[in-house]
Formats: sequence, structure tokens, C-alpha cells
Amino acid sequence: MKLSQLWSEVERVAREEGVLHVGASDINDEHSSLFAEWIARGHHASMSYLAKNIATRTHPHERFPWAKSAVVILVPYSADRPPAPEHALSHHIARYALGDDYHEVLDRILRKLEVLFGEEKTWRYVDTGPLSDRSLAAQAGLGWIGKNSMLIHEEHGSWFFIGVLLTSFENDLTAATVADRCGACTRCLDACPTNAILENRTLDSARCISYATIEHRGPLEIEIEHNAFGCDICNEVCPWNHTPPAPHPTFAPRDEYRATPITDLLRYTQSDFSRLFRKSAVKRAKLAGMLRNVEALTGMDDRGMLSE
Ligand code: B12
Repeated sequence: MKLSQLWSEVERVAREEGVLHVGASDINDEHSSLFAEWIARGHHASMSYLAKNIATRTHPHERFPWAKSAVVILVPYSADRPPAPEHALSHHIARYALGDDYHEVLDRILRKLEVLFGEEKTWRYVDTGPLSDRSLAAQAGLGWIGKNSMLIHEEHGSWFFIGVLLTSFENDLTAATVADRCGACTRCLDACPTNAILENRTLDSARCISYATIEHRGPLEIEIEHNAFGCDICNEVCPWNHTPPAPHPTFAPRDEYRATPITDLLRYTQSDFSRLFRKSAVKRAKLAGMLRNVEALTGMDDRGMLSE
């Protein structure tokens, strides 16, 4: 079976489900050596689960012998921060986490696409899979890998998630050729306050505010600026984000985050935390991580960032 046989149906369902772009790639990652090098240099910091993926990233067919193609979807999240009172939590959470948890939303969309493949073998994953979502998306012609390491689409920028469906259908589609449009621009490199962006379009996680506020456990080792969860700085300054697409409706910023003063979190119990961040990507940082981050922010009064 070949992807072209059902591609118009894939595109139709994807459109109905609010997907911005859909494309197809082989499952081999042409840049997997970059990943192995990144791990060897320790740029994954404490994300040891990533190191376990080297073999699969290098030889995906050993783990997925039946897989002949990856169907890749881009689903936009909100590029705008909603108006909110000063010190509202919504000013301090990265945009991707202002609405519903993307893992569940994209998985629902991939399930709808999966149905089209009938009894054929497929495997869906969002974010947590052992392959590089960005590599597959770039190879599917959906954008280029920018200097900030984001997948960037010429028309739609980078405020979107990537979802992947591995299939046993042969990939007989031709991906669009996409030029690298970063050119001489260095806005992301210049803007990153912790110099986390490396020259080879990857990041040093230990220096990345997103990593520090979400994944890192224990005391913070870098300044996190105004960020309590995640960081958008290298996307905010990207000139390709000038006309972002409308977000998928489930990623509309939640009103509760606009109404909650960030300092309220300092009094939160586990059950308050679980309630506020129900079906939210913020749960990943856990209560202890969020408390640590908010405490770091409230110590920034003298720099005018936040005052109690
Ligand atoms: C670990 C991880 C992180 C880590 C490390 C990030 C990093 N840049 O490596 C941390 C916690 C810091 C992080 C932060 C964020 N993340 Co994250 N993260 C991941 C995860 C799970 C793995 C990424 C990884 O393996 N990194 C190691 C590097 C070496 O691999 P890579 O990024 O895949 O890069 C490959 C391509 O660039 C490829 N490549 C392909 N073609 C080309 C061409 C050229 C010329 C070159 C040089 C390279 C190249 O080479 C690399 C090796 O395969 C992916 C999901 C996944 N399974 O892929 C999400 C993912 C990359 N994250 C995502 C998001 C949204 C974010 C944040 C924006 C969240 C936030 N606001 O805080 C930030 C952005 C920070 C940034 N600038 O990258 C999205 C990115 C969507 C997009 N448009 O690119 C992903 C794809 C999740 C998803 N499914 O939507 N993340």
C-alpha cells in the first residue's frame, strides 16, 4: 500500500481536525548523527531518557521494522498572550501551556487519521516518542530547522506542535523542497539571556530556561528571567513569527491563568495544583518545581519583574 492512495483523505481529515499542515517522510533521520553528538556532549543535561533513544534515532527500522513512512502534523497554539492583570500567572507560563495539554489533543487528532489506515500497522506519538519530531517534519517539507533549533514554516512561523503517525504504507509522496531562511539573522542567539543556543542549531539544555523551569529538579542553576514555566524568548524574537496562524481552539488560553495572581501558587497544596493544572502541560514541572520557579521570580522585585 502507498500513501498516495489515501492522501487526499488524510488531508481532508487533517483539515477538519484543525491541523495546519500535514506531510509525509521516511522514518530515517538524515541528521541523527547530530543527536548522537548532542548526547555525547551532555547537552541533554538530566534528560537521561533521551540518551536511551540513540539506537532508535540512528536505526529506526530496527525498532519499527514494519514502518515505511511517518505522517507528520503541525497544530498551532496561541501566539498571543491574553490581556491579564499585572502579575497574572498567564504572563509567566510559556504560550504552549496556556491551553489544554497538547499530548492529549494531538493524540485525538492522530487517532482520527489512524482510522484511515484500517487494519494496517500504525503507531502514534506526540512528543514522547523516540524519534526527532523536527527532523521528520523538516523531511516532510513542513519547514526548516532554524538557528533556535525550532521547526519554522515560511508562512506560519514556529508556534505549533508536531505530531507523528508511523505507518506501514510506503511513502511515495514528494516532499516540498524548503530553503533555510535564517540567513544572517542572529536575533534568537542575541536574545537568549542564558546563551543556551549553540552554533549547530541545537541547544545546551542546562543553559535553557525552558529546561530549567520544566525538567530540572533541585535548585535552579541559571536565571529564569520572568518565566515560571517554559520560555518563549527565542520564538518571540524570530522574524518568521510575524503573522502567526489562529490557534487550534483547544489551545485558547485558559481564563483561570489570567485570573490567578502568580504569587497565589506559593500557598498551593498538591490538590490546588492538580486542580489548576488539570489536563495541562504545566503538570510536568510538578508542584515543587513551580514553587521553586515562582519563588525565584518573586525575588526579582529589585529588577522590576514582580513585586508582591
Ligand atoms: C527534549 C526536548 C526539549 C528540550 C531540549 C530542546 C532542544 N532544542 O533540543 C527542552 C526542555 C529545552 C525543550 C524546550 C522546548 N521545546 Co521541546 N522537545 C524536546 C523533544 C522531546 C526532543 C528534542 C530533541 O531530541 N533534542 C535534541 C536535538 C539534537 O534534536 P532535535 O531538536 O530533534 O533536532 C534534530 C533536527 O534539528 C535535525 N535536523 C533536521 N534537519 C536539519 C537540518 C539542519 C541544517 C540541521 C543543522 C539540523 C537538522 O537534527 C537534530 C537531530 O535529529 C521534542 C519532541 C521530539 N520527540 O522530538 C520536543 C519539541 C522539540 N519541543 C517543542 C517545543 C514547543 C518546545 C518549547 C518551545 C517549549 C517552551 N516554550 O518552553 C521549547 C523550545 C526550546 C528550543 N528552542 O528548542 C516542540 C517543537 C515544535 C517546533 N515548532 O519546532 C517539540 C517538537 C514537541 C512537539 N512534538 O511539538 N524541548
